[in-house]
Amino acid sequence: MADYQDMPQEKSLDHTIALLKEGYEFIYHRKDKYDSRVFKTRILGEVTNCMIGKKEAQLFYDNNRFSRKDAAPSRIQKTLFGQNGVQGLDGAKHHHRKAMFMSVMTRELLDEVKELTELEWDRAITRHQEEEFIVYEEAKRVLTSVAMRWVSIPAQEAENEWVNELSDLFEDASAIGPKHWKARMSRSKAEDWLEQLVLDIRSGKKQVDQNRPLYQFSTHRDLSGQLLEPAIVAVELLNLLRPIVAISVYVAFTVIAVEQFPQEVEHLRQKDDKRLQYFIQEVRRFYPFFPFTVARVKEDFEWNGFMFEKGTLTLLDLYGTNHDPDNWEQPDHFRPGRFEKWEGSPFDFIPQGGGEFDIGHRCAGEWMTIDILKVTLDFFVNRISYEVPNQDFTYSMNEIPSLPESKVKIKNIRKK
Ligand code: HEM
Ligand code: MYR
Repeated sequence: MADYQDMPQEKSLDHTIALLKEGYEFIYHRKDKYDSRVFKTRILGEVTNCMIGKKEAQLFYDNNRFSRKDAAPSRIQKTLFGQNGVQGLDGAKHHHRKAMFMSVMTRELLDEVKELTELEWDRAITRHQEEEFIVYEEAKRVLTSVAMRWVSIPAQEAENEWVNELSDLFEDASAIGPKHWKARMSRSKAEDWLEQLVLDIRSGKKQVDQNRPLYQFSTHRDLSGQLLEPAIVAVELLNLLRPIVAISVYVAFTVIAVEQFPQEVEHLRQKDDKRLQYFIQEVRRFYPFFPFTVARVKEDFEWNGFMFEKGTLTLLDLYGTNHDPDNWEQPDHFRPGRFEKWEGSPFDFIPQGGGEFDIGHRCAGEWMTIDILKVTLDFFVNRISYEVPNQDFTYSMNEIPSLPESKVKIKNIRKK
């Protein structure tokens, strides 16, 4: 007789409403309620395992135990991720596709993204000298320009429209009703646009920098030596463009942190890269953004006395793991200095997923996110001055993604 126990299981039929109500804290709350880091619930009518914590993250990223095929809900694929992209691949196909992403994350190309970020913020401030703007909205414009130029989308393509379309994909990712449909329409439009560009590049009608992602992805060959379908290239290009714009959410939280934790900002004035890094790491740990990620159990297995059944949808709590008191002292305090001692485990600090980049599903753009945010933080602290009018900085714990209510207004902006 197998020596295992049943996972704690939520009573009642379905917990989708509770998930929507409790948002980022849904799994965290139940870890305490059941005194267990693994439990079963039922989401959208489907039995779902939930996990939170460092050891649990290590298990979740074991490729022999979990698979990504058909894991993300189809409504999220139709908005946020796109269909047939890297997020849903397993094994050799995943490694090969992921290598395409990681091949554009070289130090040289990341340095270019940093230069572009600085240049675009400088242009934005020149446009708004002594005026005011909403940081979140301006960041979306800045980062759309950065993304388009870095990926090498030809300049004449209408950039203003791209800001809105790319934003719809993540702002309305988990929405229902009209916003969901708007996000789907924006995805179709953006994919059509990109597919045409891929065809033009392949036929030689358009020429772009061969080192940049647009060319690299358009000419990438799969494991059988075939070019990818243009529709898939479009999905993967959107897997670069969309999240670069989504960094605006972290930009808004970074500027709030600068305002709310002035004692921490003093350390940033010496242009010490490490201090900028600690501050940005703490922003990514502290504020809510990507709530959890999903996979399915590959084959039946037993772990710590619990049975995991083949095919079961499984959520790993990213936000909760970053706030786990077993790993983070006073997790609800904003303390960048904690990263001085952090040992760099791939499983306890997972705002953009955990595990490995190349053979796991950890976010391909994590280094880029940190680089863009460091440049932006330095810019706001050391390169410009501004005033912060009274406003509502609160943010919801159940709107996904969460954003500060005011989206962060600043005024009287000047270059120093
Ligand atoms: C995957 C978060 C920025 C490209 C992921 C995952 C998360 C995440 C949680 C899934 C991890 C998993 O399922 O195990 C974020 C957040 C970002 C961000 C919060 C901040 C805006 C970026 C950027 C890029 C990017 C800037 C590229 C330029 C990707 C790709 C994947 C991914 C391609 C799929 C990786 C795979 O399936 O192997 N991201 N990301 N992300 N991210 Fe990001
Ligand atoms: C990106 O665009 O990839 C980066 C950040 C987007 C955050 C959007 C949050 C919505 C997540 C919904 C739940 C996903 C479950 C797989």
